[in-house]
Amino acid sequence: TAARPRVWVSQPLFDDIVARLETHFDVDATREVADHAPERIAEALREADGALVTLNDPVGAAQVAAASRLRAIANVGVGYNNLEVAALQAQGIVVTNTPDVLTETTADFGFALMMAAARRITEAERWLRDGQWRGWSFKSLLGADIHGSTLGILGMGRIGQGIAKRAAGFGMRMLYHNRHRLPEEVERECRASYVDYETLFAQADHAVLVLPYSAQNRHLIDAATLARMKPTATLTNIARGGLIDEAALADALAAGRLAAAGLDVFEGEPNVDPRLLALDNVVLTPHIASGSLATRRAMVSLAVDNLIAALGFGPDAGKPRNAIPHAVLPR
Ligand code: 8YV
Repeated sequence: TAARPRVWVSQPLFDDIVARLETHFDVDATREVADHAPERIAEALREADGALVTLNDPVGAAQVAAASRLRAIANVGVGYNNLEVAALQAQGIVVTNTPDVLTETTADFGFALMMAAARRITEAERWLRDGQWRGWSFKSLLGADIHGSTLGILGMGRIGQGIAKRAAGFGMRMLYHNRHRLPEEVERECRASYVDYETLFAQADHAVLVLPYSAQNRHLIDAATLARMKPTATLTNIARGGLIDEAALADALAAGRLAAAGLDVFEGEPNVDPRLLALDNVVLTPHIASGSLATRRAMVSLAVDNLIAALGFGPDAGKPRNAIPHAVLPR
């Protein structure tokens, strides 16, 4: 009998869901959370037909050079800047991601992070736990309002639209900027108006980043962008840390040129710039925006379905639901 295809699972995920791979494949599942070295990834992929990977796992030309059997890489996550998609596709490897299933959970978290930054929730809790609440003061820990304020959404894809829908319920005015202007009916549904990049940052009371990351938009949010923002404004990032020049952000926050920031992602994560760690007016979370139990399970389940289909098995054999279109440049 022919050997069964082999798949590598790069991180501990949910065993009961990953077990579905065993119907079709021999599974090499990683048991401990790991930041795999690039050479370790290459080694794991060398004998594999497919792989399930996460944002921790960079896979590019160097990792697949010796992987002659590799036909599919299923990324557990909607963002796939950890993958050199064009290089993988050039080698005939199908690449998939997990959109849709995390949209609402991630939009919930973006909203929560923005509100936490605006209303200084974590700062206030630290202050209370520190024993600094010795008497009530009318003027301590005053924040910025959400209701009635202007929200600026950079990146108006599924998650950005989810945030806009939530913002409508809070009585915000919604502005967005995106590579492409959305069809009018979508703009109407989200009650969001298209503006250019400069206007977005100049007018937003609260700016939220929800756009895909690539080398082209590294440090897009630089000192010049931050200088355009109102000193009373907040900036929230649930996309990728590399979008922001963190040194410039720390400068702006420290100097009071920006009121607060909410950051779920960092350029060097899991390492966070010590200057950000030292500031009180920034809410820091460890890349958990998609992290409800139900959604993380749904992401793994979808990635497993994609991998099974991409390797030619199951009901969608040969037609994985979330194949990344061929030869699109990294976005
Ligand atoms: C994931 C994310 O936790 O989907 C994304 O782009 O950043 C997160 O939802 C991460 O990608 C897991 O690999």
